[in-house]
Formats: sequence, structure tokens, C-alpha cells
Amino acid sequence: MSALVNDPFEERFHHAAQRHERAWVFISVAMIAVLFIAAVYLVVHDYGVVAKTARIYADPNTPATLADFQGKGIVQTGPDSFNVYEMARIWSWTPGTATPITLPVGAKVTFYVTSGDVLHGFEIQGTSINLTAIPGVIGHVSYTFDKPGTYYIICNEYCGAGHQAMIGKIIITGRAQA
Ligand SMILES: [Cu+2]
Repeated sequence: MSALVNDPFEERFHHAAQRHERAWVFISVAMIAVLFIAAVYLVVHDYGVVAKTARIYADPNTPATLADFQGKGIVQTGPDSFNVYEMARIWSWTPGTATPITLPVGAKVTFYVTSGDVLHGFEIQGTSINLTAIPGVIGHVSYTFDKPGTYYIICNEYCGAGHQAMIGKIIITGRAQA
């Protein structure tokens, strides 16, 4: 066996193989690193919907008492921007379930989302909006609806017997009707 190892051809072969292996280990690690960084970058910058916690209250009942959550819940904040104050309760979205949320296409909408009872999941189908409605916490997320149509808010966090029927409606109107 030792004769084989000392064979100059074998030695050169092992040397070359080692170089290739080292190169490929480096290339695969680099590929993983690039994919990981690209994924993080896309989530943060491209989607632009990383939810930020707006406020945390010591008393979980406080958000429900705030003025923002008492009225219709839809406030125009500029010529092309709206705030929507969304209260989740078993098993409805206010606004959204009893009365649909109607907004013009192209407007920047910031949703402030909280829960009046248990955990709920605030997801708007067909968009990348997805955040958890937590009692005592007001989370927010901004989104621009580029296409008119009907969007549905669904609860994606199991919250009891009526969970599957916890649906809200968002109607995005065209410019003409807006
Ligand atoms: Cu639910």
C-alpha cells in the first residue's frame, strides 16, 4: 500500500482532487450564503411587509378602549393614504366582517391590527399581508393594493369554534368610483 501512496502519479492525483474538493466546499458554502442573504433581503426590502410592533400595552384590554378602534376604523390620512384600525374578536373583523372595507386602488393602506380576546391571524388573501393579532399589542403593516377587486381577510390562527368563518371583506374600487 505504501508503494501506492509514494507513487508520483498518485500523489499528484490526490493533490489535484484535494484542490477540487476544497474549491467545491467553498463554492457550496458561498451558494448557501448568497441564497440566505438574498432571501433575507427579499423579505425585508422587496416585500416590504415585515410587521413592526407599533405598541405594547401592559393591560391587554387597553387597545379596545382607544379612540382609533371605536369609530368606523378607516381614516384617510392623506390624498392617497389610509389607516385601517382592525379589531379581531371571536369570530369577526371590525371593520371587514359586518361592513366591508372599501378603499381606492393604488392607495397606501396601513393596517393597525389588534385583538380584543384571543390570538387571531390577520391574513389578506392574494397579498403578502400576514400578521398575528395579539391582545394588548397593536401591530402594523402597510400595503398598496394595485389591482381593484375583492380581497378577503381570513383568520389563520385557530381561535375556536367559529374560526373557519372568521372572514372580512376588502373592496378595492377603481379610480373612477373612488
Ligand atoms: Cu381564527
